[in-house]
Amino acid sequence: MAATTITWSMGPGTFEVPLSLFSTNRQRLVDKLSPGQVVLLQGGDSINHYDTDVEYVFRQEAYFTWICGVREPGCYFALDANTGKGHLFVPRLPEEYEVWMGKLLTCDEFKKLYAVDEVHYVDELRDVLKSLNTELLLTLSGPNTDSGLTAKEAVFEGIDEFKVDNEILFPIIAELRVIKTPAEIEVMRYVCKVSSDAHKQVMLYTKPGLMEYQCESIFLDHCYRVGGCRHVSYTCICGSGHNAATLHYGHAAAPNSKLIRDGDMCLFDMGGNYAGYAADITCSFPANGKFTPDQKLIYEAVLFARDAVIREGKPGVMWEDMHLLANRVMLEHLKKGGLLKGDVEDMIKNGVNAILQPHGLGHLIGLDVHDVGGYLPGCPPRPPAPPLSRLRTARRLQARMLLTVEPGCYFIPRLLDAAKNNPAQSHFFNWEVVERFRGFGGVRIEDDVLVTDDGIENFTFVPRTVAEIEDFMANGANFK
Ligand SMILES: [Mn+2]
Repeated sequence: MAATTITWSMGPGTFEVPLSLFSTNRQRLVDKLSPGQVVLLQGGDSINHYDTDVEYVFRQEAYFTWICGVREPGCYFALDANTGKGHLFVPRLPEEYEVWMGKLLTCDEFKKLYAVDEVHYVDELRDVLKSLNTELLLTLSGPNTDSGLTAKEAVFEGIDEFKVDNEILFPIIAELRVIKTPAEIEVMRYVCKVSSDAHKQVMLYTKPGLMEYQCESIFLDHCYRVGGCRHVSYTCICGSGHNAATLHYGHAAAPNSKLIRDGDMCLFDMGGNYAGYAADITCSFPANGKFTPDQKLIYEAVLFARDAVIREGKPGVMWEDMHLLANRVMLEHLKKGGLLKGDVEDMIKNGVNAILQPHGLGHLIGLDVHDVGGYLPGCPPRPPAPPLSRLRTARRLQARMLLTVEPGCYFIPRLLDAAKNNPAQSHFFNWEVVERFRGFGGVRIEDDVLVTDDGIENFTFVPRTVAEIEDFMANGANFK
């Protein structure tokens, strides 16, 4: 059987990921290397809960997934620039593990499972790398500009016998991850569709009287049971009412644990994860299925901002300009609605945009939900001041990038109070109207989009307009 026909999936009805997706990634990387170089990546290890023998459900490290798609912990992968061959190294596990873990795969079985050129045991790393005539071992080290953490650099016993460079690889492989291949785009299309459908199930289920986490559970159920997504890409954010103004709601101290009340807006930010590829979608809608005039005003301010970005986005435009475009459209609409007054450009000069939307317009997405490559050397640097400094990238859009578009409008008490006490900002607000929105929470609309050769293709398929949402929540169950 040709390698290109081998696939991995979670079974009937789920997406068949061709393993050639990973060999294509390897070939793209080999094309950037020089003779004598060997790339060495170390995969993730399983992690125990504190001092116990209970492990976290394993998630593979994203660069490791990118290069080989291997799902087991404790592995290494070497890519030889001389031959283009990939060598997987798996742990040599004691035979009695079979009692607890099931049958241990042989190297030959791993080779077939992952369609790689060669498979060895981890304890053979040094000898195999010597046999490849490795002149320079390239390991991965570099900053994750979203977390401030550093990529996991490969280490093994005997590495000091090699000449190692840990600077060459990072910008090359991170840049390759920014521009998706056609095969990667199809996986993203799938996980976005599954996540969109899961959001629609949540929308049909939600009603006043439920707890937020019950809505979260519907999302998890659909992603996993129907879509084969064992993981979600991040902790589900299921804020209702005032909680919708907490940008990372759903954390341990606030585990989506509020009762949803009649009159609440819901802001549900959730994304499935399939084969390591992440979706990140937010839906905002009234819990009872019918927008009040106030809810409609805020919702449409955000919706029209999203529409403008989807309309204007294409290769060549600066992401920063898209952020400001979204801000402008939103502020203009809020001004029409009587919340704001004065000139919109003056509002932006004075930071009113950052009061209502403190976060960036969106981010690269792929094997990480906040994907790598936002601020690589040679790319525009992080803008100096908020809100633009909060952008996770300031890059010029290029075809085959995948990003989120996620404008939002929030009534965050702390920021509103700051604006009220700031003479440069206070006069832009009609406070008697704004006060009505204290406790409103917020609205975010988040789509996952592909930059095409001449525009934007939206991978998110959920009810978005006020009419669509009201119709779907009233009648959608009839069309299941
Ligand atoms: Mn996001």
